[in-house]
Amino acid sequence: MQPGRAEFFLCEGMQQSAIDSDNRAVLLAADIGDNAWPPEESLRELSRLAETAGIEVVTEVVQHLHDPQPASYLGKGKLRELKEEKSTLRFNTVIADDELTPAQQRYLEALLDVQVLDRTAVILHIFSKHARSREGRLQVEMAQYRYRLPRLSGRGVELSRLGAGINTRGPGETKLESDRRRIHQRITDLSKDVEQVRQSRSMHRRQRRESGMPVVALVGYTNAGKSTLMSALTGADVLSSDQLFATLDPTTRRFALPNGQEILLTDTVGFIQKLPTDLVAAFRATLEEITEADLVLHVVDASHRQLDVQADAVDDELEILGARDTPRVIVLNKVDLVAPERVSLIRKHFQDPIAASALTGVGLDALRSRLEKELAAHYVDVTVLIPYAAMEYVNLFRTRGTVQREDHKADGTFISGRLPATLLPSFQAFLT
Ligand SMILES: Nc1nc2c(ncn2[C@@H]2O[C@H](COP(=O)(O)OP(=O)(O)OP(=O)(O)O)[C@@H](O)[C@H]2O)c(=O)[nH]1
Ligand SMILES: [Mg+2]
Repeated sequence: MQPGRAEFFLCEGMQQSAIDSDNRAVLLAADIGDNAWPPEESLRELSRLAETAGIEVVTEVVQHLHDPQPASYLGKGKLRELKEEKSTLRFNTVIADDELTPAQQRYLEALLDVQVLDRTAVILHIFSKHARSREGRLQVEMAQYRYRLPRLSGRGVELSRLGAGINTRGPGETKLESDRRRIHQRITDLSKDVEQVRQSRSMHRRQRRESGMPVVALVGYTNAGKSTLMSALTGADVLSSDQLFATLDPTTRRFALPNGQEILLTDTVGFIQKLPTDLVAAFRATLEEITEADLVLHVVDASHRQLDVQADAVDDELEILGARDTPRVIVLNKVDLVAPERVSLIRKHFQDPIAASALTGVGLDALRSRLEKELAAHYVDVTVLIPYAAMEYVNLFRTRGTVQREDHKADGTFISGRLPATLLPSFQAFLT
């Protein structure tokens, strides 16, 4: 067995990764005839993911299939051919472009006797490398365990003998069972920690909100230029880099628009095609920065050939996160790399986008004016009396609006303050 394949499951407090060093990998992809996202584009991205994870890509194997094979991912004949090339290609890893089922993973391991990874495992590895904050680390660790739990292999299963070895295993428990039990326990512990982080984050957001400043969240496909735009707008020195998932931990900076209005801008983790659902679930605390923003600034890399597919992937994630109705401004970034005719063409595919370059500063004035306009239209002054039976609206007001005065009267809570215009219909019945 390759080193590091099963052993890593049991390390405590793991920020260690599932990926061995000195990897030479073959990428595997099933071409199921998706024209919008063809396998060569997907593999180009997987290759960049591998590179970011520190894995050398030796070659790619693409097979035309109706669907990935349930037992083996690619066809067995194709895989046997690959096995024959093992000594010439000298690869010690394969990476499937789709999330493998535990059965597919075991099949590939048994046949090829190499480390078997998939897109998700590589993304998780990058996340674990790039997480800096305690929050980020906790969330990554949780996502990794959730990913690994169903994949604990039955290989190496041995019955524990009573009293043998270090006593972590219960009597009669197999190694696999004890591994599972420990991972379950760890997930439970982590969930508590993550929930604590989420609550403190939510408290900070409330404090920010009480400052009355609108919050704008930068969202976009990974590498679209969110962090570069953050630096350009706020003057802050935010880490940006030509890597996938350079940013994991949210950063918030305050800056003033030309009309003097101060806003808070939040930069956070980017999205990617086939983003693992466990990761999205585990990153809820971080991603709530997006769902609770007053405005979403969707940064699109206009120089990317698959920009439309990337933008759709981001829209899908925003929908999953419940931010579909949050007002949105599209920034077509990196226009310095795109011919003007093409920029005009691309513009037509988006609703009223701002063409800009975070790097050269082109279009940033237009972006600032747009932000002013959007945010002005966004808030309205209201006075409401919310009956005690509808307390949840008081909470909604507090989290999404700005409370200027709050009094507890005989017939309910009286609030005067500002609310996003989009929320006005919900408060219609309470307006005084
Ligand atoms: N030419 C050009 N390059 C840009 C522009 N904006 C960003 N970049 C480059 O694109 C790369 C990615 O930029 P980031 O700001 O790190 O992108 P991001 O969206 O924050 O990416 P992640 O945090 O990894 O999700 C960097 O190499 C930037 O220098 C731009 O307007 N023009
Ligand atoms: Mg970034």
